[in-house]
Amino acid sequence: MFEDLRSFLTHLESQKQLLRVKDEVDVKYEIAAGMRKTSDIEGPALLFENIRGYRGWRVLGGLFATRKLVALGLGVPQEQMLERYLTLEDERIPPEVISDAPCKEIRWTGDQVDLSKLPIVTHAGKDCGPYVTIGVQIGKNPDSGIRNLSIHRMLVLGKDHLSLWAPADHHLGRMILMAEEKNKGLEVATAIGVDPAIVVGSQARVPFGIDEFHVAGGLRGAAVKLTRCETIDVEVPAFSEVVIEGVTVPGERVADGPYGEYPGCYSEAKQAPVLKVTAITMRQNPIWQTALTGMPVTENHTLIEYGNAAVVYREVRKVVPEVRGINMTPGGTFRHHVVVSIKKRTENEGRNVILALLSMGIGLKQVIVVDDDIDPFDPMQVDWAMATRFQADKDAIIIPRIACSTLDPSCPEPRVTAGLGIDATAPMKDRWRFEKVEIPGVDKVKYI
Ligand SMILES: Cc1cc2nc3c(=O)[nH]c(=O)nc-3n(C[C@H](O)[C@H](O)[C@H](O)COP(=O)(O)O)c2cc1C
Ligand SMILES: [Mn+2]
Repeated sequence: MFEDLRSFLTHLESQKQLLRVKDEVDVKYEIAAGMRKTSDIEGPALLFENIRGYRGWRVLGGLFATRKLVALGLGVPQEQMLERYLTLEDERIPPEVISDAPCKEIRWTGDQVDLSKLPIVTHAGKDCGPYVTIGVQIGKNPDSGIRNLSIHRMLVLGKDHLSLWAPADHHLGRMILMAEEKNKGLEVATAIGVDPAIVVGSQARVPFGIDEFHVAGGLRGAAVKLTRCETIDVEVPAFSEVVIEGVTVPGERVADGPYGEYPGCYSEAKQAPVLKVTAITMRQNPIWQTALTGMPVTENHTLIEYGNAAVVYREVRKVVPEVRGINMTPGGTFRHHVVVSIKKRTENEGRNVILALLSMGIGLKQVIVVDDDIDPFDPMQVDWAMATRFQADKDAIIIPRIACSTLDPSCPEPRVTAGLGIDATAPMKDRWRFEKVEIPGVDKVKYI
């Protein structure tokens, strides 16, 4: 689809989905304020062209601020996004390694490495410092050598050190621990400013051991072009705007936070691995990309929506084959809450759907199941189903102590939540009592 970020930006500009900001902005709060606004009004992506103190740099923010922007990045109509995600794992294309890579036009190694020369943005009011928020990390499994792609925020700790918030329940975090068991650091490259398929591919919920570059290749319909790093044995997208090469410091942890996180609240300082930066390379006239998180909806949410919806859809299909729709709700962070619409044919299928989804361990804590005459994306219809088809004493299920996200502040202890299931499907018996009242001929009324 798009060879690089720049060709995607050209396309966005032609669709009036990119705004060039000429006003001077500061990396502290001012860029993030623009991103917050464009996320709230479902506006365009923002290319800041005048960054205080960083002449020659441009900063891109809110590239995936809306679902529409994500769909444009994949070249798929929004209503076909779920379908597209369902085929991710089956349509993989391996990457190719090339030697003449634009991301090597400028190279800083040794003493030249200096993170303070990059326009790294401070986002939320109580964030503890500037963070790299949409770098795609590439690391290799120390045992198998298989690559993994993911996005983990990194806090600037000094000229050549970053934190790397990759917890053990993510593949990169696991690989860091595997390397530490051998008393080694893990070599990690971070690619900033890549084509949209690579970002989306990095967010695919695929099993450990699948190289997400193959998924990204499938998504863009052509091999991703890679090049070898300068100082570590890792390959990165050849057309990246900026690449940060580094190696984790075995056994070292640093306080990372507070940080305005995806539930819309601040996370407390957590112990994160440390990355020693060994090289920084970039294109001429580089574009620094940053992403917003915080109160939904931001690009941190839009980028996870369909990955989550796809795995949930598959799980529901195992229980009930007829599924009308899956709504990972925006207020529920596209992760904690889901509304599922099914065509039930035996009495308790809704309850089984609830149990199946709450046991997935992807962060779900509330599951509402409705019948297929209810649009799961219409909050009013869902509310109506609960008002007329649901009795709390027999149709609610509460499961204590299930695994969940680290970041939900209502949890009594980290990674422990209670799950709530609401079966708002109508009983099979006396079905007519639950039928919607409808007036014949509404579609024939022409005078209004
Ligand atoms: C903008 C953005 C920022 C993210 N930041 C983090 C982060 O700081 N830490 C984290 O563990 N996951 C973060 N994620 C989510 C992971 O990248 C995502 O779960 C990914 O699929 C993990 O890959 P894996 O399945 O290979 O472990 C972020 C996602 C996005 C879109
Ligand atoms: Mn992975």
